[in-house]
Amino acid sequence: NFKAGPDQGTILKKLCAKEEKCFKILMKDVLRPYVPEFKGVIASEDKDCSYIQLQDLLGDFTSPCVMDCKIGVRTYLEEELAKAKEKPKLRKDMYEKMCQIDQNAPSDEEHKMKGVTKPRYMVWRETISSTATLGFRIEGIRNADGTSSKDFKTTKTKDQIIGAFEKFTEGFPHAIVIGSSLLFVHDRYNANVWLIDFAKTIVLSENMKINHSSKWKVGNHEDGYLIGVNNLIKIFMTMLEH
Ligand code: 4IP
Ligand code: ADP
Ligand code: MN
Repeated sequence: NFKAGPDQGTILKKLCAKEEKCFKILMKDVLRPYVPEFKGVIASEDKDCSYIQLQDLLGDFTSPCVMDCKIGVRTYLEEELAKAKEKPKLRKDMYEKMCQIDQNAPSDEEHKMKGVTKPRYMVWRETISSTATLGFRIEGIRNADGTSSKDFKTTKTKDQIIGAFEKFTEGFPHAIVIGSSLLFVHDRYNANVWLIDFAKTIVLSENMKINHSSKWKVGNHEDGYLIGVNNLIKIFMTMLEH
């Protein structure tokens, strides 16, 4: 999905129409300093090969440690839920990913079909991780030596999360950062946090109002973003007290 960009200090990410639209809005928004700079689209005849050019957030770091936390209590769009209700499409790949973690997770029916719907899979992922309870989950961590782990699918409890955060900040106590974000980066000298990944960030219609803190019910579009951010802050505060 990613490759080095043509300009120094940039990366290319596969173009997604929603994300491009979101970046265009963000470049004129108060949030601009907290997201990677959007440098435009690198178009191609073949739409599948077009890219957005973004500031490389790791550019100023030496051997950075990187942590991606997915924020919010919900990880799929309501329109994906509606689509799956209208005509349920069974995903064999998602069924297999489910079995890999827990043979007993799929129902008898799902075992028979060897498939699950996307919302079914996404909700299950939310509940085996901390998304459903804390409004965020660790997606991946890359260590200073270049090794990385995506082995956080069942990281769910506060203690498990603190364990992973402690490992992430090990030896660099000054790098305990607090902020409203998805991508945490630190090296020996610096630390920073950015909001990234807007592939599913969309403008709500004018009559819809959300506060990012209320419980999600189908149709109210709440995302629990601030529930996740507040829980992240609370966990970092707990770590500071110890
Ligand atoms: C993935 O599940 C992630 O949730 C992806 O989200 C999602 O892509 C995939 O859906 C889903 O299979 P695992 O992490 O358990 O592998 P992200 O890209 O944010 O990591 P979407 O397109 O929903 O963002 P599919 O439908 O792309 O497979
Ligand atoms: P996807 O939509 O494929 O999930 P993301 O936007 O979430 O892609 O990015 C995936 C990973 O790529 C992040 O966890 C992060 O490590 C890295 N990444 C994303 N954007 C940048 C950026 N602007 N600079 C450096 N690394 C980035
Ligand atoms: Mn994504």
